[in-house]
Amino acid sequence: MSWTRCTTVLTTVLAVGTVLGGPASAVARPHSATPVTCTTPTPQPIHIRDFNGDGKSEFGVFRPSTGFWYINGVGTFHYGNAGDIPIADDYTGDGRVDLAVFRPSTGTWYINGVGAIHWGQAGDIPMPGDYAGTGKAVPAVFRPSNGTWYIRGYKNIVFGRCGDFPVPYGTGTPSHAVPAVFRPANGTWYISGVATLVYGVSGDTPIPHNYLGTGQQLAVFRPSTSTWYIYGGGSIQFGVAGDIPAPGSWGGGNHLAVFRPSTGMWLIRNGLSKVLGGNGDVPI
Ligand SMILES: [Ca+2]
Repeated sequence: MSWTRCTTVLTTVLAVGTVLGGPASAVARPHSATPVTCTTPTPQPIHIRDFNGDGKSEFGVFRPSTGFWYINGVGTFHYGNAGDIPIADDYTGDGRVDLAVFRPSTGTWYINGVGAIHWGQAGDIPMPGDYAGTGKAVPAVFRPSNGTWYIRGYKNIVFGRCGDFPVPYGTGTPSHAVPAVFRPANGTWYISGVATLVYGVSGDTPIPHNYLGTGQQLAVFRPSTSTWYIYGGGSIQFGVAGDIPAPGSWGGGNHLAVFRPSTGMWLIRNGLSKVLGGNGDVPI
């Protein structure tokens, strides 16, 4: 888990509407000129990880230094530039995840098979998801400076604040995303229109996923002990210090896996492992 400094001043906030090109309501109107200063965590990417549509996840990494994707059994692709953020999701609704990146410097989304879409700006955290319930993911960003979710083709939703982990939370089947945040300060999940629940502590990484096969469960990964806490599913120690949790549908009911950057090793809890990627790579 890494942390980025979020410092926003009035002028930046006022530029929101212009940059987004959205409806007038997208223009943030701060209450005062007081600078907003906070520390916003970089969230663990929440990916479906199924690139070939077989219902199972693939091991895969994105290399931010080069813009290359390495996906086990699918291929190697150059899609994106250095500094881009991988945001693979199913944007076309065909059940397969599409390569995609968000370019913070310009607020542009590049979606394979769809094209380039300007949505968001530097400092925003991309949070694609199927918020409108159309069966397709749409570009969306969470803006820590004003706690607003800008969801393309849908609406803007003020939910959360700077310092929160934004976490698109899936409800129903197929997954219909709603804005949600995990607040490290009080270990509380706030799920728009669904619930507010204390689960986890400061320092945990939120990793909601369908662990139990009954829909998405709240879950956190505690790096200090490499322990997974799954709401309704207990706690499981799996991984070692430095591992990145990579929940997925790995077959045979296995949902826990970790990516070990130091060795490029992927390990599934059932004992399967594979080397794919290395230091600096982002598991996707
Ligand atoms: Ca697959």
